[in-house]
Amino acid sequence: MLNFLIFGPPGSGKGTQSVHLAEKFNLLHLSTGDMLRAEIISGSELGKRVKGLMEKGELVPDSVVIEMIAHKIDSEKMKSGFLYDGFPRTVEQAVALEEMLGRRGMKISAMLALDVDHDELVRRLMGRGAVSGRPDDQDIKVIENRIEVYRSKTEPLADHFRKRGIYRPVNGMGSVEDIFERLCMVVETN
Ligand code: B4P
Repeated sequence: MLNFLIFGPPGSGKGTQSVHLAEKFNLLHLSTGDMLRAEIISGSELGKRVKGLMEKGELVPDSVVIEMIAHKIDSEKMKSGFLYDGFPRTVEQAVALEEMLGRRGMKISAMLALDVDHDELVRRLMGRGAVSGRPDDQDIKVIENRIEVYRSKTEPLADHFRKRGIYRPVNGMGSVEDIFERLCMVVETN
């Protein structure tokens, strides 16, 4: 089973590229952001607990996302593997994922890390906010907070996976098609 992580700051194109990569390589796309937004829309207890945090651009507790991912890994048998989008986002989540996979005889294949300029991130997120209605994409202060949370809590993961020898940086600037081609080259040569 393949286990690819797609990594990068908010607005770097993780969600956008994941859809195409999952289709091309027959992977199950697991987006913790999408799963959490679905909980909010459904009005579940979990959704009520995480709504305020997400609207402020803060991370939800590690235990919540770790449990969501564990359920998904065990429910899927038909695909060639998994594409984790927006997970892990902290060192604790990364260690939990490695342990979860280890117990099932699997390991992380590679971390595909999208590199995008700060101003381009803000431009993309504000652009999506104007059409999607996502509250965390509509306020510049929330967007800047998400980028700051990423720099302090998530970016250190790059070093964690660099030490494992599976960190693969990819230029995330340019058209969706060009970036997709770069990602495919990395997946195919992995
Ligand atoms: P996510 O849903 O993961 O969203 P994101 O990081 O903000 O955006 P993403 O990276 O997927 O968007 P994309 O660039 O594709 O997280 C939302 C929130 O959920 C977090 O803030 C947190 O509160 C919570 N959460 C999620 N996972 C968690 C975890 N593991 N632990 C704790 N909390 C967690 O797209 C952005 C825009 O750019 C789109 O409009 C797109 O069309 C556009 N775009 C993409 N590529 C482009 C390109 N090449 N050129 C121009 N525009 C492009």
